Amino acid sequence: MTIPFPADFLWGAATSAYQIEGSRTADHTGLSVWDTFTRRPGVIEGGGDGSIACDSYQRWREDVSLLTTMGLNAYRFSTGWSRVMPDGTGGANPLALDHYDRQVDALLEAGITPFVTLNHWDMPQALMTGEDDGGWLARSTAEAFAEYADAVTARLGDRVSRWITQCEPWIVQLLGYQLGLHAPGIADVARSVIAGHHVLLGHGLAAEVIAANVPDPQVGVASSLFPCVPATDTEPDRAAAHASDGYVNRWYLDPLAGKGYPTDTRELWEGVLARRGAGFTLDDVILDGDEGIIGRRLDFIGVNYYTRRVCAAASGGDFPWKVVGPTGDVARSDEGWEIAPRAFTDLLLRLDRDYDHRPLVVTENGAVFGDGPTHDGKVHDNRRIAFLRDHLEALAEAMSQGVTVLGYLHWSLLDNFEWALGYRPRFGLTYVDYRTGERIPKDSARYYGQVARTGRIPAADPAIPAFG
Ligand code: IFM
Repeated sequence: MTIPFPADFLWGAATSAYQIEGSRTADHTGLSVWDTFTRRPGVIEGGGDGSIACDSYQRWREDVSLLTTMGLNAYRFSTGWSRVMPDGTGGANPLALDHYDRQVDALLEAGITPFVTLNHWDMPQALMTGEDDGGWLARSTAEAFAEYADAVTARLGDRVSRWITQCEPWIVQLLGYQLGLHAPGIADVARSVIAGHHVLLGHGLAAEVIAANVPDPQVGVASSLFPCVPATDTEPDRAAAHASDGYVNRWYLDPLAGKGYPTDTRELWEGVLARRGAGFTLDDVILDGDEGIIGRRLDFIGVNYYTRRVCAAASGGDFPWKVVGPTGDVARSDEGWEIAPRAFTDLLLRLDRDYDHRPLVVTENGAVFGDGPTHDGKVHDNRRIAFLRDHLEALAEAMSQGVTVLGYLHWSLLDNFEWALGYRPRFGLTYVDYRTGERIPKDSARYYGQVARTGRIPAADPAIPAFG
């Protein structure tokens, strides 16, 4: 295949503050909802938390070296929200800003373009009201988020032009407020829709202050996007997949792209609220003018792609679908997620078509493969190499069909704290020995570095089978 990666293509890797930094109390860092949530018994597999993680708050220079050794020219990291705003509102913490200031300078000096994420889930605990209120359920949190965005971009905006306001609004709503599996641990399907709306509103308000602080800003949201495909080619399953697509993808993308909330999913949510006797409707939550604020600015669509959802019609629950598959002998990561690179091409083509050819940035793509060091001290993670090759070819295919993609940021630079799943799943290009903090670049890091340096995907190695 002819590889169309342009010379200025951004080849990078991504991380987030709570997942790698540790040092949770250094430099007057405030308590975050994840510091609190991880103390609840049984919520984290293996019982871990982010108190040490990869120790990157101390060892961040080593992380920059990993990027330069690979030859990457982009890095997505997040500023710790509760570090910068320990009390939620009312004044930023200069020591935390100094820290990120140094990091940005070092990246720029190394020729690495920073993508800074503002909310990668470590909200200040001070924005919660008790255990199960406040946070994104409170409209005022969208304003507090804009205040934080103002502090960070006023400090770094002279050198950083690419900003990601929110990471995965759907996942925040789903895991944080609907199922209670992530901080702040609220399980309330009706009120979760309020949280999701405020996350989007926070994007809109933050985008406005970013534009005021940053010359030539590029603002996006890193959206978790799951292509929803019907289990069978029947009308009920096709309708189920379309409804699920509304719930997962369009409910967030449409308003961010200035199209307002999609009518079918709005009706779906109104039905949920009525059945649950929520005592409020969406008109009480989505106020006049909100959709205008949310849709005001989206310079690129951030695509977090991991897998697809195979959906079949269902009845009797809140939502008219169930995720059924895929079934059978498909390639899967060590987390059991289907490896589906062709669905990645389809997703990119569809985003280009449905959202006015807006530029895309792959803000996350990766998989769990549990390989560790072998007798030679190296990590021979051939399956990650195959995963990378197949997804980069899928990306190249979409680009060769005319889709504008500005960059690819692999999740993740390092093995790290995978939220409720603790430290078991390893997503990194770099192996981390959590006892010592030692970093060991995996074979996939060398492979990816070769792609980044040459702009070419090496020919398939017959020893590494394709995922399809
Ligand atoms: O680790 C997470 C990340 O924080 C957000 N996107 C998905 C990744 C893998 O689950």
